[in-house]
Amino acid sequence: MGSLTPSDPRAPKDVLVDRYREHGYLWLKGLLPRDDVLAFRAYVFAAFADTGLLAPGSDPAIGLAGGAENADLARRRTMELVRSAAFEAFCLSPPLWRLLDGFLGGMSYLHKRKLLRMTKPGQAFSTPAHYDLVYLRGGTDRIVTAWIPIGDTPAAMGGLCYLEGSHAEGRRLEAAFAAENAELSAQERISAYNSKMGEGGWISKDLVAMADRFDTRWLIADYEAGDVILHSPYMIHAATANDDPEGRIRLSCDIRYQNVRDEIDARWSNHWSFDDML
Ligand SMILES: O=C(O)CCC(=O)C(=O)O
Repeated sequence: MGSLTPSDPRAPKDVLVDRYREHGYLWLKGLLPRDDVLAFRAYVFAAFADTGLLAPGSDPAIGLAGGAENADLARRRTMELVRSAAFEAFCLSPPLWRLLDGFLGGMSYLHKRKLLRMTKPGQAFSTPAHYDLVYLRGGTDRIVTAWIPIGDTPAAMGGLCYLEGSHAEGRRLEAAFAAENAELSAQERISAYNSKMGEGGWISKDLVAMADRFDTRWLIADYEAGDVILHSPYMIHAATANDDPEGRIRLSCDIRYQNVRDEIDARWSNHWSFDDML
């Protein structure tokens, strides 16, 4: 394992673009106002007040996991939040869209399908290794994902980790899939769940074996509220388990931008639903 390299969001645009092209990611330290991010964390967890997600009587701003969650109600609250004006406004924070306008070389477009994720301490599932284009094959590959930790997220809380240098491997894998998928119908060809793909589009759940297979390392970081990571749609990444000794829930969102002039994957033009098969 190794550490991600941080970037200063105030660095000249060309420096940031070159670094993104070389490394497949940009860890932008403090791009968003820290207080806004912490206020949004409190807003999100306050919406779960009736679900048992949080420890009884605890401050929603902390996001302390409780033991008696009503999972159906919590899922409903998540679906409400991803449709809320507050989430939309958070994803359209001026420092973010301004940076992306420059970065994408024109007006940036935010895909409507925006994911808000929580990982509770001790939760068995964490996101397996994958690259994002598998889910976004119906448009341009000039997509940029922004992964935003909503609250301080030290590595022990299970933030995103990246397979070093893997955006080149992602391109090779995608070219191989394109060749294998060539005889499928247009609709099947772009699906992450077609007969030629691994389960759910994941590359692997065994992160150690992957680093060995590609002879590289996983890069991790202690993220802070205000940080934003941009990653290439070919960059292989995953999330680790949340082992926070303080019992806090990891909260983050992952959202996608592109230049509005590039082809848009129409399947992402609806709000996220748990069963949308994307
Ligand atoms: O936050 C996660 O667990 C996964 C996020 C992700 O896969 C992404 O940002 O593309």
